Amino acid sequence: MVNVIGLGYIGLPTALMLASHGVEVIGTDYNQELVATLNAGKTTFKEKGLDELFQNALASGVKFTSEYQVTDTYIVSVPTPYDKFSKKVDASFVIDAVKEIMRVCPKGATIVVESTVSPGTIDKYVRPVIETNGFKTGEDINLVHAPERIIPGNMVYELLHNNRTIGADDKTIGNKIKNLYSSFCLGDIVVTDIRTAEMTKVVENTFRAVNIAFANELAKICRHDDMDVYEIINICNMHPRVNILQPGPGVGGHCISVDPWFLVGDYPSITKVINQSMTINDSMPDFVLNRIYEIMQENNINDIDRVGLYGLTYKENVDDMRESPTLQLLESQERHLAPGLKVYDPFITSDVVKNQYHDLDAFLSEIDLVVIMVKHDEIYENSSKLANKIILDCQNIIKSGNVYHI
Ligand code: SAJ
Repeated sequence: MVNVIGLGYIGLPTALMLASHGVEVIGTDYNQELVATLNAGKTTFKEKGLDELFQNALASGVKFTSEYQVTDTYIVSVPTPYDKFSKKVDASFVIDAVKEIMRVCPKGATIVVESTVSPGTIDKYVRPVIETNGFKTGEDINLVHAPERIIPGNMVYELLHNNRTIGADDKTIGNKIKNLYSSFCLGDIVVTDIRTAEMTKVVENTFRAVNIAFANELAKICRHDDMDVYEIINICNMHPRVNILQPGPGVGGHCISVDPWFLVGDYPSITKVINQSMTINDSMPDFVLNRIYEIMQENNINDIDRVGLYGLTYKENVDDMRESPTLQLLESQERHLAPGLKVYDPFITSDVVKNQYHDLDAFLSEIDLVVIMVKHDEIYENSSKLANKIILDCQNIIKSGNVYHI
């Protein structure tokens, strides 16, 4: 039986996927409300294909509880935020989960850490927890790192199809866990050592962060001298060896905006490109805010409450708001003691910020300038409703009308 610890964005789909493919699974989460929701037959977030997967897993006998189970295999998928001051990974949730496992697990058990951690974290923080409990890693307890790679919005497909990395002290254990993931994973699974697995995961997200920062810096250069960054990127990308990403209002989510900081925290004097890239990405919400004030001035809009932000999530067609650029922009605005911006997102049905609307028409009727922060399908489908608005399109999706860009 596999006990999946942490039933969030990664743990839940992983537990459901394993269960749907014939593995006996019990999911554990300390959040009793979350466990109650799952036990009431409801999923806890929206994701394409998740409800169907949930039904399959229920039919296959998956169970949810707040108790850690006595078993031979644990998969830990709890959050790993970063410390805002030191930039280092905050492994405390992983450490706590492993401590709880140590209370119940038998000798010979394998603990698979799925949570993203910086290179060396397992050696530095997880191994000692096991050893101070009187167990020896490699003999009494096997440690494995199997970082996930799935993208919100396409999680179910990617869980099935993406290649994976498994890091283990011992190849035999690595291959045993590879077999477990092979129950559902159709991609290639590479078995390596733990530190390499830790590093590859962080490097993948850092690669993307650096490339997004490059696009964002190009947007700033082009704004400075009134050039069309999108046309320039399109033309450059016709070069066979160039593939520039898209600028945007900032980088959100729990991965690309977080993991690269782990490397900056651990190697501060040698992470120049990464540090600068993260700083550029983090500057984008403020850059958008400045654009808003410029456009207001140009169009004689005197009240910030005639401006509305479309989109609260960190990216399109998901209900995930973690590290969202819109929330960062609103915080910045609050810090300047100038709240008032209106906000709307079709995926966020509860009230999370001031001046939030739950109906697109009502939102649009109250504003002159609409700022497209997120390219949800809804706004493509309703773009005709923007005909008489001034638009700051941070996603470059609106092709006609009175449109400004970042
Ligand atoms: N973004 C841009 N410009 C771009 C692409 C993205 O500004 O050209 C922004 C998005 O708007 C968003 C943020 O970056 O705010 C990140 O979005 P994303 O969709 O690229 O990535 P995530 O964070 O949802 O998922 C990433 C993925 N990692 C990589 O692409 C290397 C996913 O495969 C990982 O599993 C996930 O992080 C993770 O858990 O680490």
